Formats: sequence, C-alpha cells, structure tokens
Amino acid sequence: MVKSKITNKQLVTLYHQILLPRLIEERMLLLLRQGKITKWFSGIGQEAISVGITSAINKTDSLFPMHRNLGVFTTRDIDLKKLFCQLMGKKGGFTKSRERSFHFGNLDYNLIGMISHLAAMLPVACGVSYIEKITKTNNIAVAFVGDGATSEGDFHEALNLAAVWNLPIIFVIENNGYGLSTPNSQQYACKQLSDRGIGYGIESMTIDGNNLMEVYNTFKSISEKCRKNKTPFLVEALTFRIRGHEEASGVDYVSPALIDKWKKKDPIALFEKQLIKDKVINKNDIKNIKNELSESFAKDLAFALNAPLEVTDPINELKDVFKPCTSIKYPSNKKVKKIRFVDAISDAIYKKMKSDKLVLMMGQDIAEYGGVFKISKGFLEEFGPDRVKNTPIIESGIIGAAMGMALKGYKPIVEMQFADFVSCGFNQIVNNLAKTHYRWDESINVTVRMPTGGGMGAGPFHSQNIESWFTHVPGLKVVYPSNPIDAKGLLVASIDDPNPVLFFEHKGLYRSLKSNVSDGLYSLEIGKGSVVQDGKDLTIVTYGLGVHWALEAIKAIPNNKAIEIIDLRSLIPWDKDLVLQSIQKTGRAMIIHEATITSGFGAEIAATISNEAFEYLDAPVVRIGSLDTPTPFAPHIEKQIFWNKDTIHKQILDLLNY
Ligand SMILES: Cc1ncc(C[n+]2csc(CCOP(=O)(O)OP(=O)(O)O)c2C)c(N)n1
Repeated sequence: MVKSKITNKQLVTLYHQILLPRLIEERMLLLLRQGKITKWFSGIGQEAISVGITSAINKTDSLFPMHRNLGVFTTRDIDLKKLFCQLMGKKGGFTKSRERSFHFGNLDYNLIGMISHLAAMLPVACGVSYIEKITKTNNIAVAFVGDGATSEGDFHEALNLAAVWNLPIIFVIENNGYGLSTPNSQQYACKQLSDRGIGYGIESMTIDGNNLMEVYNTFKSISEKCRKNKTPFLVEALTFRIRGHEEASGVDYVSPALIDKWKKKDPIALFEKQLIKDKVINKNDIKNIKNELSESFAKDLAFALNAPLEVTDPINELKDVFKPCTSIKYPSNKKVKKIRFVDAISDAIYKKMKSDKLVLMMGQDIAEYGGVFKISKGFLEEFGPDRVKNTPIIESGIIGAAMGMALKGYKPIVEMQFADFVSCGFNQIVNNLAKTHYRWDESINVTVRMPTGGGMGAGPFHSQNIESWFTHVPGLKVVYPSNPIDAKGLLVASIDDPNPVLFFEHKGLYRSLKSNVSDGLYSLEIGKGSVVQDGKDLTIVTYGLGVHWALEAIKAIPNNKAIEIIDLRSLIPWDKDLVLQSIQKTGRAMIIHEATITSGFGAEIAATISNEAFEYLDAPVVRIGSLDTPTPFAPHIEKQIFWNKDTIHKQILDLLNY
C-alpha cells in the first residue's frame, strides 16, 4: 500500500524527515538535564503528524505549528544553527532571545509560530488564508491545535470564520489524549473531536496520527481539494503523548499500561517496519541513516552551544517595541469641506482605500448595512466584497484574522461595533498584535476603530471609556482625536502606521461637531499634541470629549484667555514635551478625561508632571475623571458620574486661587 503511492526515493526521504526531529529531541532532552536549555515540550511519538503534513504540502503554504511540532520546523528545512540558538536562548536565534522555544515566526519559511495562549493563532491562520484566497495565489494555510485547546473560543471562532468565508485552510487537531494532566473525558463530550467540524459545515475526518503514510496521503489529497475548491477542512489526528506535558511535570496521572500500549505504536518504528517489509530499505540502511543523521546536525548544535548570549540594553529593547514609521507625504489639497466628525472618519477610510489596494475594512454589519454608524455606507459598491467584509460576531476571531492579513502585507481596518465589545478580542490585541514586532520583528499594520464614550444613556456596555486598558500594554499605539480635522489626519496616519493602532472615536462627537476639513489625503503625526488655546496661568491637559468640556468650562472664568488647553490627540505615544513645557510656563496643571478616575490615563500624566516638573509647580496636580462606577443607564444618573462644565469650572477656580 505504501509503495503504490510514492516512489522509494520519496519514502526514504520521508524516513529521514521523521527520524531527524526524534534524534534532535533526544539530544535536547540531554541538554535539558545539563541545564543548557530550560524547557522542553516533548513531541516523541507524535512526529508522524508534523512530518507527514509538512512534507505533503507546498513550501509556499503557511504553517502554524505548536509546542510539540519540531518536525514541522525540520521538515521545512529551517536553518538548524538558528533554531538551536533559539532553543538555547543564545544570540543568533529567531527572536533576539526575547522568546523561548518555538514561539516565533519566520516568513521566509512561511512559518508562523505560536504564542503561549492556546488556539490564539487559529484566527491568524484564517487571515493569512483569506489573503491567499483573494490574491489567488493557490496557497493554503495549515494550523495545528491540541485536543485541550479545542475548548478555547478562538478555535470555534476560527472554524466558523473559515467556513463562512470559504477559506483555504486545514485545521489539524493533534489529539494526544491529555491537556496537561486533564484527560479528554474532562475536556469534551462529543464522540470524536472531528465531529465539531460538522457543526460548522466543515468537511472533517479522524485519522491515525501515528501512521506516517496515512497522514501524508490524507494531506496530499485534502490539500489539493482545499487549494482548488477554497474550502476548509478539519483533521483530527489520533496520537498519544508518552512523556510529560513538559519535562518537569511527569506522567503520574497516566497508567503505565496505557503508555506501553502507545509505545508499541511508535510512528517511527511502525514506518521502519513497513519500509523493511516493502523492501524499500533494510536494517543495515536504517543503522547507517541513523548514524548519518545524528552527525548531520552535530556542527550546528556545537555552534549554538558555543554561541554567546545576546548583548543588549534598555534603549535597544525599547527601540524594538514599535516598527519605525516613515510618514507618507501627501500632496496638499486646498479644497476644504465643512463636514462632521463621523464624515471625517469615513472620508479618511474611503480615500485610503481608494489610493491603496492593500487597505481593507472588516467589521460587523459594515458591508451592505454600512455599519451601525454608517461610516462605510456605499463602500461595498465602491470597493467590492473582498475589501469590505462583514464578519460573524467574533471580535477575537476577526482581530486575529486581521493580524494574519497584516502578516501578508495588507493594512486591515477593523471596526468594533462599539468599543466595549473589544473585551472579547482582548487577547488578540494585547498578546498577538502588541507583542509580535518585539518578539520576531514582523510589522503588524492593523487599525482597530473604537466607537467609544458615554453621555448617551446607553448603559454599562455601550458607554465605556477603556483607553487605559491598552495604554498599559507595550506595543500598541493609542490615538484619540477630538475634532474632525484631527480625526481624518490621525486615522490616515494610523492606517499608514506599520504598528497596531487603537483608534478611539467618541460617539458623542460623531454628529455634534463640524469643521472645515481638507478634501484631500493628509496625515498628522501620531504622538504630537496640539495647543487648543495658549495661556500662562494654568494648563489643562485633555483629549477627546474632554477638550470640549474644558472649552465649555472656562467660558465663565474671568481672564479665561490665560488658561492653556492642550489636546493630547494620542496617548501612546503622548506628547510629554508639550505638556512639560507648558507646565514650566503656567505652574499649574489640571488633567481632564471622561474615563473613570482610578488608573485612568490622567494618573500617568500627573505622575510625569510631578516627577519631571515638580519644581515648576505652584499647586498640586488636579485630575478630573468620572466616578469609579460602571456607566449607569438612566440619563439622570449617568450625568452624576461624569464631571460637567460646572464642576470643572469650580475646580479651575480653586486651582487658580490655590
Ligand atoms: C489560554 C491558555 N490557557 C492555559 C494555558 C496553560 N497550558 C499550556 S499547555 C496546556 C495543555 C494543552 O493541551 P493541548 O491543547 O491538548 O496540547 P498538548 O500540550 O497536549 O499538545 C495548558 C493548559 C495556556 N498556555 N493557554
């Protein structure tokens, strides 16, 4: 049966391929005991899955391996010197020693590695395969997941997305019996995990994951169908983890008889037996191949063992949090139009999509319906369904998919229907979008638009001001304009920025504010605040709706022209210099934001002023924010939690008279 499918030469190559990760792992286990590597997740006994799949698909197909998939890396012919340096945390690995083990990607090999958070890469794989589909490359994506991780929401969101969008992707469940110590019986209640595909409308199957030829032949066949028909597949590959979850954790919770049973089904031994039976190779060949292969990586291993540690310093580490950004110079356009805040947002997206084919937009109800705020009304007709994409209700899935699209060079804009719902996509933002550039140097150009803020009687789940959830996470830019001119220029800058940007749009400003806005494309630098009003007696630092509160509140102040108002416009990075220079002049500081006061971004600004401009201060720094409660629904109660112009007015007088 084996011989009928492929040539003897190919079978011998496959034998080399399945043996190599075993031999490498055996060396790694020794190095672990010697303290040369710090952690190891064993893939012994599971190699047929990694090797069979990687050898059956094309090198241009993207692979999303997990922690037991050494065989994916070796079969993709990764540079072993680099891989060993990576595994030992030495200089010369794939992540400048910022990441451990297989937590890296490298697009030269079309390998996109994992983060610790299980299942988080499955939506990313959907994004990659979406771009393969719309650019008609004929490539597919193959994404691995453990049986335990199939309980995670991202698994379900990714499967659903792949089915609804007809994506060329194959999900592989490596079912090895346990999620750490938890047996499958406590993990899921369906008969077999491939049954889960049925519910999503995905063709699914369960195969013997210890039979190399079964894995190889299955993937040869379905990868071609997936490529041709652009349909997803789900494959459950049955196997077993015969060692501990990781080497320190042991296998006390597994019966020795069960381990023995699976040891007898060792995929390499089974394949050898078959090759000998079919007279492809003999016992002597096997011995020779083993010796030859053991020698083949000895030099690379020695290189890594002798490699120095990475030398770095805090400045260098900070430098790599964001990809450097060169702003695009747009030709000036003298024509202006008086438009609302909401129109300025829409115009920025429209003009960017018109001028750059790599920009696309996704979100719930954004296509035919035009979005709940009508920002993308008419975009579908203009730019077509590939670039204006309705999504299922899956915040995590779609933010992850956006990351995949960005990895393929696209510049996706994701609309959160309301900023509040971003909590369902939190992991993708703070762990995937934010950390990828620092970890493996890849640019993640994703803009997440966040219709935000209260004051509209919309209750606790449609009113939140959540910018400081994100300002605490290195790797994210946070932008928060207060007027239509800034909104357009900063949104263009965000779309052009090669880093992830959270773009906050206050819903209360959408239709209440109009300005003369340039009709052309222009961009404003992220990180530069603006002086809304120049003054010498007091500095008010604010952003978003706070700018309008401040302008309103100072109206009745005598000599209000002496109050300086700074609009930060973006919070990460924020314009420290502008604020500190202003404090040096005025000696008094007030910070206003709509967000709740405790741990709001105002705390950061106040601490910076106290640390860096203390000697210029004539009064304590005053912070104004909302009451520390969820946003109540009834408008008369909601009003009480926000500071209004009267209370701000009084605080300004107190501060001026301090
Ligand atoms: C979201 C998340 N929760 C918990 C963990 C801790 N954890 C790491 S591996 C693991 C078990 C994974 O089991 P499975 O998905 O079956 O993969 P296997 O390790 O068996 O290959 C757990 C619970 C994690 N990494 N991510």
